[in-house]
Amino acid sequence: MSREPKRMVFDYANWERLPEREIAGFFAACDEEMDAVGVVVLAEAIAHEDCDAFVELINGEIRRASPIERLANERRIQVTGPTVYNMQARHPKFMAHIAYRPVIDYFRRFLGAGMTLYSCEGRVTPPGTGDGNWHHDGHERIPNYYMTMNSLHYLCDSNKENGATRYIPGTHKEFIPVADAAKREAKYIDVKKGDIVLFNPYLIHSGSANRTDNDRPIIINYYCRPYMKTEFNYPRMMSYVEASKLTDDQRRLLGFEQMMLEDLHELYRLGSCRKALADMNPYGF
Ligand SMILES: O=C(O)CCC(=O)C(=O)O
Repeated sequence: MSREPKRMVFDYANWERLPEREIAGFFAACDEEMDAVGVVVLAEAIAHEDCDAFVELINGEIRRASPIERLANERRIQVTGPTVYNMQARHPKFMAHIAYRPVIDYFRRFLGAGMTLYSCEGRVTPPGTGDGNWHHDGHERIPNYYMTMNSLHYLCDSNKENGATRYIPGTHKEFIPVADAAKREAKYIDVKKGDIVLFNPYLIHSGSANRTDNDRPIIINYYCRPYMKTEFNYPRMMSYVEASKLTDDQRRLLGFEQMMLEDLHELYRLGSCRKALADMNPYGF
């Protein structure tokens, strides 16, 4: 019988100052969770004031949605709620958050140092939204090999009443068809505002119905191996000036080091984003 996930309490705020062995010990405990349960719950890893600021930004984007986004969100409302793509391109706060160290340091252990961001989405599940569709993340299920890893960032308490993420225990190891898993009993992940849940990509899961009168907002930061196609072509969406402000981690996560160049000209024009060609940067960044 699968046990409940533990809430992993840690000094997330001081991550970059902690000794390596402390982080290694923490990761070993996370690995046990990932193996036994299929999820790792990072307890209150995001400060409450940051959660509130993220909610404000997501709601602002939903209010200002273009007609096509609005239409997509109306169709989506029964199963997920309005979703805003590319949050990292819309606000610096999200751009900083895609490189949140406790998450990327953990995921890089599975997906490699060149891991890239597949997508960064903001989502609000409003009152009345029904259960989500059962699925596992990633592409093929390959034993002992992950191609993608997902992290859900809860911006309010989330439980069975207001749309908790639910999952079918054991499916991260059994690899059964999704339709068969859906006939089994689900568990609901009870999380607090500021928790981040890291997923074994093969665990069959979904969102669930929001039966309360309040929205349930989350961020979904999804990462993949460096050789995979990402949801958007991030380097091409950015100007030189924007790109010049990225940290090394952000640049790598956005795929600057593995982007497919259009032609030889681009090797010199954009190649300057790669460390090996940095001295060819005509703009002097
Ligand atoms: O809204 C949720 O809790 C689930 C989201 C989800 O299933 C996903 O992003 O893969």
